Amino acid sequence: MVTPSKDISTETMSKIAESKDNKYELLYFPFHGVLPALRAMFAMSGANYTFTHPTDWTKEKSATPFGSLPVLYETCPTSGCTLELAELSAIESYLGDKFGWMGDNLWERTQILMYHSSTQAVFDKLVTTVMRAPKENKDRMMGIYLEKIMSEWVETHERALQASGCTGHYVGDKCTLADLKTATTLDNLMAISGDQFISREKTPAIMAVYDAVEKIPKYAAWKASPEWKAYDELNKKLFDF
Ligand SMILES: N[C@@H](CCC(=O)N[C@@H](CS)C(=O)NCC(=O)O)C(=O)O
Repeated sequence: MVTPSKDISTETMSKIAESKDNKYELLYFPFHGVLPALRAMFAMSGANYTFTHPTDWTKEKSATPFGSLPVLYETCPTSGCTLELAELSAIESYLGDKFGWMGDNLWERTQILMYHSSTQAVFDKLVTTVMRAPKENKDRMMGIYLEKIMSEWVETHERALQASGCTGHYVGDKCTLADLKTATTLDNLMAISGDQFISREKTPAIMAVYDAVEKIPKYAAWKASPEWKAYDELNKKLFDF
């Protein structure tokens, strides 16, 4: 684990955050988990980054800000100072700003965060209601999740995307963090629900977002890489999707 720099002013930190040739280390477990969108952002960014994994999480946990992963470490090569940032959504919007995934103006940025938040929430609820349920309750909780929670996400997102013209984008005319979050989360949602709720016939506008992201050459290359496949394999082994 990298040791973050201490006792530097927020002004200095902000200057570090804005400097160009920073080196990033993203610490998370060696499966996709909640990271498909975030790792994809790095893979498409051209930034100097490494994906690292805890070697002994029980010992490393207490050294992270909230006892959970992901944590991003960002080091400025000139000063040697390292910034530390935890919480997935904070990291995604921070890097979204840096790497150009947050639209063209304040309102677009805010709309992107709105859709992103809704999609993050539907995944978080899968974790809290189904994956963390006692074994004997899992099937029942999965039924409730699919019928009540996921189906509402599907219905409301399809409606919003239809209303804006089924363009393959939530906001504006280019791919944003909202699109990337939905596309990566759909891999999980489709794996657990088959075509019961989400399909080209039932949800064409949601699938248009999925297809637009899948067509990005750097995204396709990342999904075809041995690194992505290794994360996928462990994810399937541990969580079945
Ligand atoms: N609120 C955190 C939650 C992250 C989270 O739940 N991380 C899990 C892995 S997906 C974790 O670190 N689990 C290990 C632990 O809690 O000890 C975020 O959004 O980043």
